[in-house]
Amino acid sequence: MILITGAGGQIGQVLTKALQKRYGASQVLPTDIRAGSYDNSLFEILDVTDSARLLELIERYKVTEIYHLAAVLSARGESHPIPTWDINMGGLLNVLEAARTTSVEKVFFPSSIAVYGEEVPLEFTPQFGALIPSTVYGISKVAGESWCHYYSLKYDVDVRSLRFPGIIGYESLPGGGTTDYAVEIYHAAVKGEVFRCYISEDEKMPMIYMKDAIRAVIELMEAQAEHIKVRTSYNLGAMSFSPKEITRAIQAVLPDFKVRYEPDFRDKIAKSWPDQLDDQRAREDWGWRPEYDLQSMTEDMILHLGKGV
Ligand code: AKB
Repeated sequence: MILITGAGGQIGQVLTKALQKRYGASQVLPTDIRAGSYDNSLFEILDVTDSARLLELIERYKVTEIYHLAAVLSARGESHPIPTWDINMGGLLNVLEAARTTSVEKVFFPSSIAVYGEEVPLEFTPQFGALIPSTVYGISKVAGESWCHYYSLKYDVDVRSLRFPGIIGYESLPGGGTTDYAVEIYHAAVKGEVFRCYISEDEKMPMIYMKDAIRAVIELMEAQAEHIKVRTSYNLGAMSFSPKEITRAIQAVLPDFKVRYEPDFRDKIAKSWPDQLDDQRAREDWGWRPEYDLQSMTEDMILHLGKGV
């Protein structure tokens, strides 16, 4: 049985469906701190900081894999630094301890481009560079990666991780992140609204289409263990663009679309993050290849959000 934490979140909603389709709905247990709509599927409430409840679910459902997605993201985390640390770190340590002591054989941990900051090139950020993050979320991901590495080294826990760029998809909405604008902009465009963009027009960030992101998780988790040579977290690359460039891509389909720039504190976070990632190690070790670029993603997003291309 696969247990997913944070199944109601942006990645969780889509990954839950993908795993149900691949392994069967009876083999996937979505959990979240709040009830959502999980039509005809199993579901349990789980606060990831409650280790007793996590252990109870692992035992009751004979869980063998955990996809630990629950976390507070970069922008929201800045208003609640200590609770963000407690949730992000406490949740991961409960999952890793469970993997050390129970039937759980494999763990997925999403890390992020937020691990990077000062003292690293931001143009084509290397896999192994300085990790000096500018947010509490980033600090929790750096520490989380180190804990994953430690549990793998010391206790042989099979934990695998990806450093996600911003993720863009039509099935779910993000919440509390710095890269959220790149999803919200499509929703505004198809509704015919002017988009107020909180990131400055030339600020590039690495991004990935949800379909590629979900495929990356599944390919990483299904790869032979001996191919997973990075046990902190793999840089995952796909595309890189600024608000001006995504606006142009949308205008190629919806020419009347307009954006107003109103940068706020999230622009500063974005400026501390890479523009693009060097993901050579993921390509070499387990064969990572992205399929979508800005244009193909834009056409697919607009098609699915209801305007047609
Ligand atoms: C965020 O913006 O906080 C996340 C991330 C890049 O990890 N989407």
